[in-house]
Amino acid sequence: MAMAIALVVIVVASVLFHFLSPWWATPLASNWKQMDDTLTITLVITGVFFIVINLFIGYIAWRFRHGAPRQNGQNGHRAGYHPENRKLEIWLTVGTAFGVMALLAPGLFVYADYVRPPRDAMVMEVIGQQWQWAFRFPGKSGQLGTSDPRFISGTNPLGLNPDDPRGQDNVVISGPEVHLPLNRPVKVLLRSRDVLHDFYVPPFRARMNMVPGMVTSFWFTPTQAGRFEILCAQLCGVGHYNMRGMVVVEDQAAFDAWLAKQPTFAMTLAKAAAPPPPAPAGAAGGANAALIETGRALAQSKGCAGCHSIDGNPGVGPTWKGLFGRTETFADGSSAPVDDAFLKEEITDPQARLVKGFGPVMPKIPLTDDEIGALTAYIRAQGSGEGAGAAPPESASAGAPAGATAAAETSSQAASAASGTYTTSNAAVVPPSASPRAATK
Ligand code: HEC
Ligand SMILES: [Cu+2]
Repeated sequence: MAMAIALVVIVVASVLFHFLSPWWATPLASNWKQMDDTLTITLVITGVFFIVINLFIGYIAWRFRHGAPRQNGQNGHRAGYHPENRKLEIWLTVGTAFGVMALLAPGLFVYADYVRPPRDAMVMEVIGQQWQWAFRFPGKSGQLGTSDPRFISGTNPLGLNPDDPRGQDNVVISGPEVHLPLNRPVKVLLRSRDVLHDFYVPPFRARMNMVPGMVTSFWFTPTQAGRFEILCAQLCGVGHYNMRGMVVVEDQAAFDAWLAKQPTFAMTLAKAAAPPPPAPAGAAGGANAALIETGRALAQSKGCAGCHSIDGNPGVGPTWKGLFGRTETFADGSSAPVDDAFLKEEITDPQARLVKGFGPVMPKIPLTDDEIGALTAYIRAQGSGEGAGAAPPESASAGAPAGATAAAETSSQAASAASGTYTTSNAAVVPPSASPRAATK
């Protein structure tokens, strides 16, 4: 009896929860209403079966309970034994087969559409790496150049083929914010530089795994202007929760203007090859500024920025703001002043000493001495006022909350990506205290 009541309560509570729940999907912002329809079909079919089966079991448990009165006035039931029932078996088999077909078939049709882009779709490449996003658009020629992991370097983080003429005018966006024009189909090509990631923008109802060694693809048409958050939907390592970005959907004119301001691949190569600019009078010197800029690019391309912010908010690792010149305390209670030698040691052998309050998760990333020098110069520029005159623009925005300075583009990208203070389309702000450090302190 209690069992029967419990089952009825579970069914009623589930149905009520479904209709009264405040947790609904974000408003649809793309052409993929079919995704929602497919989900609704699944929910209705499984929901009906859930209700019917549980109420049936409840009824049977009550109707044939041991203590139920019998015709002859006595109490106590003994179940009948019916090992075969052809008619019932045929009904159940046919019914289940149709149910399963109804669950699977709509998805097959939608998926077939999902991976077959319209001919006039524009192309956007998305590259994932632990724990950041980068993007590439074809330039005027309308073609993407080839790419290969062996071309990846500090100045060519996406591994584009420098000898491919089709790649020279490709537009490279190495920060987490990308723009798209409204109402234009986009074919999305997805690559990963390291592990499995998944490009996911919930309001677009669109996502796809990014698999190292292959290019995956789907398409969608943004149908609402606005800012939409990109999430990584595969647990891709300790910085996974920080792997976020932004799609800004705007009209074609605004998009064209934005795209025209982004550097082409040829421009980034030329900039890297150019001799350092002449030293500004009085300041720390042009060579130093160029070194800091190289360090900034390396922090992005080697993935340091995924764990280390420059805005003062701890991420997976300690922030680099104000690090240089400070005295650092280790987990074992000892301490040491942060100077060049300290930084070099931390970077080359992260497991040797553990900074207090953090986990032993920093990977050993192979770096040349020159690269370590550049990274050290960059970290030095974030700290203690010393060398601040030569620091690139991010020192200007470093003190402000990352979310508020999204306009500072590349410089604050590292900071906001690492500190996790993005304002999302549904206004959820992740405070810095949500970082794992708070828990371990
Ligand atoms: C997976 C996240 C992660 C990545 C990627 C990462 N670090 Fe770290 N880093 C940490 C953590 C966690 C600590 C603190 C624990 C420790 O000492 O190992 C740390 C500590 C440091 C420290 C010492 C900081 C201090 O406060 O004393 C330096 C310097 C540093 N990392 C530089 C780098 C550089 C340079 C890179 C890129 C080449 C990098 N890290 C990449 C997580 C990371
Ligand atoms: Cu990821």
